Amino acid sequence: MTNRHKVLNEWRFKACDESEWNEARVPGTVHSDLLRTGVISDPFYGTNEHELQWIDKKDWEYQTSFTLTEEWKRCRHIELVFDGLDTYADIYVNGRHVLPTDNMFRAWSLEIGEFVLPGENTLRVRFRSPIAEDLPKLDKLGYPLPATNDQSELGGLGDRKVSIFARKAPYHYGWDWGPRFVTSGIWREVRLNGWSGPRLTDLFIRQDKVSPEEAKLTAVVEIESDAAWRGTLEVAADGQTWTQEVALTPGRQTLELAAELAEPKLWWCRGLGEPYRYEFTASLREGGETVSSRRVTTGLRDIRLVRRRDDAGISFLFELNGVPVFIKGANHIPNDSFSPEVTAERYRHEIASAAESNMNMLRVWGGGIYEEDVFYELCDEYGLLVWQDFMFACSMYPGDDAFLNSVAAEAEYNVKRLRNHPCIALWCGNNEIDSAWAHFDENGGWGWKKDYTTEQRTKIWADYEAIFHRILPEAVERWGGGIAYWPSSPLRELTGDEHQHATKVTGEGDVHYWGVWHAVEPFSNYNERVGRFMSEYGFQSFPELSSVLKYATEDQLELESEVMLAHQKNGRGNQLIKGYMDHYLPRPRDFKAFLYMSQVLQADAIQIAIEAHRRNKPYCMGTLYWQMNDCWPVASWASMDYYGRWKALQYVVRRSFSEVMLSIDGGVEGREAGEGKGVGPDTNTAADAGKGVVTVHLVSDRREPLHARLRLELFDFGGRSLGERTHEVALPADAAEVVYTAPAGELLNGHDPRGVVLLATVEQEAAGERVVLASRHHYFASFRDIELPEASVTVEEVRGSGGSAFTLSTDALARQVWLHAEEEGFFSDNFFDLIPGRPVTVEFRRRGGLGSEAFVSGSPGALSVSSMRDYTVQ
Ligand code: BMA
Repeated sequence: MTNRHKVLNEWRFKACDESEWNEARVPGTVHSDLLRTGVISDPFYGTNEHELQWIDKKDWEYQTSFTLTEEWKRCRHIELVFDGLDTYADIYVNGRHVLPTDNMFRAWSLEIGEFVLPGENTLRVRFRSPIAEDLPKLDKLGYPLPATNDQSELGGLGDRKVSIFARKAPYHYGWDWGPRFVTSGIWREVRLNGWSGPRLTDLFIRQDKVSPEEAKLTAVVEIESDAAWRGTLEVAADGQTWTQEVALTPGRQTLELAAELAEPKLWWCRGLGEPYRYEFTASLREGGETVSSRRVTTGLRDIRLVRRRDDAGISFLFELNGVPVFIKGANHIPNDSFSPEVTAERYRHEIASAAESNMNMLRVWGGGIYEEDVFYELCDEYGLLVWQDFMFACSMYPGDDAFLNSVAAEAEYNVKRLRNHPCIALWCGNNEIDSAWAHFDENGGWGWKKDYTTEQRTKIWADYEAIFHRILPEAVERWGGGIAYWPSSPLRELTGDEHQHATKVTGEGDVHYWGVWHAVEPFSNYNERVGRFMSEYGFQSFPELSSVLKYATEDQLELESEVMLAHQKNGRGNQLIKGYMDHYLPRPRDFKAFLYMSQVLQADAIQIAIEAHRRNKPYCMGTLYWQMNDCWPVASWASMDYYGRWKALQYVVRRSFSEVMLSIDGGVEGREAGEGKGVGPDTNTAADAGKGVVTVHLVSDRREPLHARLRLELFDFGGRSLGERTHEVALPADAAEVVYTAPAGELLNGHDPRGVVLLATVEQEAAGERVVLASRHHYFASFRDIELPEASVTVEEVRGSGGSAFTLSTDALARQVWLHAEEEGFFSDNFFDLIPGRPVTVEFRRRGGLGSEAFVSGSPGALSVSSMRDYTVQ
């Protein structure tokens, strides 16, 4: 066989207007290469971002040479493939211009046989500045298009926002959590393929019907052949083979071969079962020899978005293999401003963290990138579903033919690339554009429309419709293998009138609820603003001190210092954190305490939201908080910082997403009183406080009913038990119910609400042992009014644990106990309240590093423990 393959990864680079070449890393970016070469200092450090804006104004070139041996001569074709070029590039083979490119989000390939010679050849890729390239397009259009997050001013461009013209990652131009680094580069693999005769270019295992009884599949095989050819197409999986005699004609062709598996093992998401995967191989065979073959790994499953009219509106729920799934997850953004820097280990750390946090879905948000293959492979492996946006966010886009054709090619490429992944649950057109523009609602949306004439508006909306209501749904329909398409997130329903836009919470579609945070509403509004599927809501916090110290020196450790402000991209962010903190938590004593308290505040906020969403099952069938991760070290809505360190929120998520969850509200005196800054009406909590009723909710995602005992114990802060009651509870399968209510006064039984804590547990007996399924601490006063006692927390290693498990106990109530490890990793629990006499044992899982496991049991190194009292002003 004469097929050959060569990855090209030895490159040099330079600015086009300079003469000195330096070593480059491919895949990579200009910024990372400049850093490695020592031309620039760390873009994430201090205020360096501001000094590096010249890079995107320049043209850059990359060069390599490759030697073609005699064997390559036997190939009738030599193909050059770029899996990704960012963005406006010209490709030269032996000095000859062979291809211009203009879209970062697709592969480019071309036949170069006629341009190469045996021996050494050169390949040069010349990147034109994406800014210089696109400014004339803005001039030509004659009016600006909205691009809210494009930080053009930081880039020295005034208000000239050009991000919308480039099919390039929107977040490169800055975001409200991201720096502006409009980089360039060969960001994915480059290779040469030498071939002759027929070859398989794509294999798709289409799942026509999948059930526990049988899987009716079709292997869709794309073949390119340079000659007529006769032979056998063979598809194999699970010890079975299916064959078909084929007669190929020269050119490209698609063949289909039916394959059936009896009683297949299905792919399940986390919480529902094993994410089982099959390997399929397709081969072209001639006289007992394999001429060309291709292998894919996939999982067999039936995934649907069920939007059925009901009394409350229209459902928005995912059904996996016939089972409705309550979605628990987060929004994912790229893990780095320079995405080729993200190693497989970093991806595994993120996905395993999501899995450890009891999630079953991540949303790949539309302002980033269509992720690397490894991201989806890990989601397949860990049983995480993926809500996949197309890469369009918070902007209006042009609609000229060149742009639309580019989008169509990008859609075909990515839908085909990802379609064998069982994790893909939905394709979504864009992030927030339908609701931001709000075409059918004159006063709705983000105020964009008022800047345009009627004629311009008509044109802008027509261009929107061309992409999101025609090109993208057609691509998903044609190549997506039956996966649903949702035009924009959020969206009510494609009605073509004012009912279309999800500008408020209704009984239809998905919801982004930003009342808490952007609109300064009280946390309790999370209980009120619950839709059918909550695809975004969030609250910011700061990374821990050790992460802050990676970008700031000691003298910059102040909230409003130059460096700290450069790492807070949401203009009002600090003010919002401070305002909410003043309202809900004790005053932090210094900067370090502020960092800690910001994490506790964020965790409290999102816990309320998640619990409200889960309590409203099955009306609400999903919750994805904003956001899982960061692309640099920064104050943001992330639950895990850039270095992969879990914030307090990540632990809350792990608890609040657990299969069985206890939630308590009400009976909190003065908690919401004098809210003042809230814009919404009175809340449930406020009303409950008035009536003084404590409500205990139990949520279960189990597929069988639950019988358990609810235990409510009241303690003073010294750990003295002030009363206990138990109550038998029965919950149907997959349900959320109120299992207990009592007037706060009855539970308090005369004790001072500011001096007690209620510990609620749901427990079962197994083999004579008490097994706690869920637990929850509840307080009867605002944390502003509760005076925390001085507490000394003891950490003791569990004997026989090899230094990986620890028991924590305290002599007085300790709130939000934070166990900090020297090593990277996470504890089985952290940021929890500790009552004297109620020790808690936690286990450390160390970050696995280069091993195949994301986390391994191990020692945390030096430990430090602190709790809220240590951080507050006395
Ligand atoms: C949502 C997201 C992002 C943004 C976040 C926080 O709208 O889609 O655009 O980063 O809010 O403001």
